Amino acid sequence: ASGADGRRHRATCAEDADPPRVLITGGLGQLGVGLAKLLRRRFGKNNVILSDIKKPPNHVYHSGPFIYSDILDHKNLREIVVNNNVSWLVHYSAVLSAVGESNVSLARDVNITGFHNVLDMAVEHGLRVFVPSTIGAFGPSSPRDPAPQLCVQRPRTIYGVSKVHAELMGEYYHHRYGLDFRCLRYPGIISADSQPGGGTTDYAVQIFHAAVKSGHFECNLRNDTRLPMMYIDDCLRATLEILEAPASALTTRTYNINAMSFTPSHLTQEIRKVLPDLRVTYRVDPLRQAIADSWPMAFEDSTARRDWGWKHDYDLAELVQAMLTHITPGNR
Ligand code: AKB
Repeated sequence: ASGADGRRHRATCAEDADPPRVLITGGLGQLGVGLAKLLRRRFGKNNVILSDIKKPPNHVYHSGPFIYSDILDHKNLREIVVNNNVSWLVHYSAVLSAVGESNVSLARDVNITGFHNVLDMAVEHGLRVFVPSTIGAFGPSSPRDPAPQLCVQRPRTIYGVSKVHAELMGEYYHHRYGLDFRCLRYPGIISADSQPGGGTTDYAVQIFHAAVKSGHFECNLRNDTRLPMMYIDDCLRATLEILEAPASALTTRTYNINAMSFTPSHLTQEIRKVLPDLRVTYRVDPLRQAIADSWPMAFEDSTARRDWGWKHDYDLAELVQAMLTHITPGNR
């Protein structure tokens, strides 16, 4: 079967039976709107419901179903699942790494209590659940170059701790109750249309906007900080692919996925091939630097490649090309 994004997807229940009814929480973050667009092309506009606690911009409101959902409100979540006949839940609500360190109790509520509510709903109503994990689920005692699929995970951020908790709880519920839990550990995601909020890898998005707007970027990580990264199109396609993968293909429920690794210095050199006058200065944020120094520099994803055919399309050169094409005024 050919997917809406032009690639081939495995035959799934989407073709054999009714399409899934998908709820996306945290829909106004960096990834929700893009994922909704991809899933709506595949499953139909009205079968994918975006949700958040904020009011959506007009173009999002007019692009398909949008509702208020507070993942900390158990009753509200149940009403949404029941009233909309939800069958798949993509749980994007989360407080990211840097913001989490400045508000640990908020991160604990959203990332841990909120996830418990999602788990309860999923078991109660037999939902397929997708939750992103992250390179941030590893810590200084994990192998860093590369971080394998299975190794010691002792993260030093509340964000990382909450993501290890989600991985373990999801897998436990899968074994204990048969929950259809699916999880990808995302690298830093780079997107043109949407901004990340409060992460450690945010510089790799911000640099493109600064390069196009003013030609100067002040980077908050050291120039030699190497981290795994991925272009948003690869990330969203991976998410659709793991959602659709037949359960029989999955040898685990949590997968590393990788595309590339680079430092601010590599990224600057690549952008300068197009914008030679880009000037980058460094003012290191000690909090973000300490987090980045505890995370993997590279990511090992052979299990995803073997089990469900994961393959990235964008390396550094293609990523830079795509980002500058999207961001440059007059190109859109
Ligand atoms: C962050 O920097 O917190 C996120 C992530 C890598 O999970 N982008």
